[in-house]
Amino acid sequence: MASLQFSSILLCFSVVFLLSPSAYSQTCKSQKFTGKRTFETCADLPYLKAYLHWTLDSSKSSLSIAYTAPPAASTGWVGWGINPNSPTMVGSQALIAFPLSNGSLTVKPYDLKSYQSIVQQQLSYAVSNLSAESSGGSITIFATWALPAKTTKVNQVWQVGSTVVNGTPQRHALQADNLSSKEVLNLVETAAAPAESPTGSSGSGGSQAESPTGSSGSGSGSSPAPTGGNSGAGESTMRTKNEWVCGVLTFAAAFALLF
Ligand SMILES: *[C@@H]1O[C@H](CO)[C@@H](O)[C@H](O)[C@H]1NC(C)=O
Ligand SMILES: *[C@@H]1O[C@H](CO)[C@@H](O)[C@H](O)[C@H]1NC(C)=O
Ligand SMILES: CC(=O)N[C@H]1CO[C@H](CO)[C@@H](O)[C@@H]1O
Repeated sequence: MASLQFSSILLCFSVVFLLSPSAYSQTCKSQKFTGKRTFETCADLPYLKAYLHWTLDSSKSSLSIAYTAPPAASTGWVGWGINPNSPTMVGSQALIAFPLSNGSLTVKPYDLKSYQSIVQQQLSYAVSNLSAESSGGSITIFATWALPAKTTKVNQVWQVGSTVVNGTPQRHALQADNLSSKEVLNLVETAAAPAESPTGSSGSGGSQAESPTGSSGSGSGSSPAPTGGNSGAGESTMRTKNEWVCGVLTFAAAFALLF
């Protein structure tokens, strides 16, 4: 009987391993930043080879982020923002980083007023510790956002563009992935015990399955590594289901052991 239990557990883990390898191999987990900057959570964003790392200090509703993506051209731009109202581009409060004509990287705040015009101005959120770095073909934006008290989710938008004219980032391409890069980001996903949540309470935004295997680190944290293009939310849903199946099998084995 004990061996039955053992083999069902073994089967379980084999099934989980076979079905959801990608859930355990998030690229962001292996990314490192200069200055020993670390963040509590990260997500491989589902479009544009972009990554978000963040730490929410709930007591201050202060959100520190690092957003990394390869610009669409070497003199292009990358941007990340929060929309206070809905998960759409227009109305977002965004930070956009790009190289100046002398080669120095800059990062500036923009109000994305419409699809035609963006306005450089102070954001409706206070942003501090703003900086940008470029490495290995990607640009990383660092910033600390002061969010309204008790914020647990934000509408995030992210983008890459190819062109900057006279210090102003120009409109990005309108391919499917460029238009899909927006979602609700759950900042405080609880590490729910999967066997107890069979209905798949996967977070909508940053899925952050624990990844014991740091895949090859790039050092700079900016290698546009292949991500398989799966949406993170899908992965975490699948993982939850697998673990639920595991829970049931293990329970059945324990039951068999008792009688
Ligand atoms: C490039 O220009 C910006 C703004 O004019 C300036 O702050 C920066 O120091 C310059 N960088 C270099 C390398 O000259
Ligand atoms: C700015 O960053 C430093 C170091 O990363 C951190 O200690 C400090 O708290 C940050 N400041 C704000 C206002 O978040
Ligand atoms: C995946 C995708 O369609 N990305 C495009 C987004 O827009 C930039 C230009 O702004 C294109 O270079 C990318 O190919």
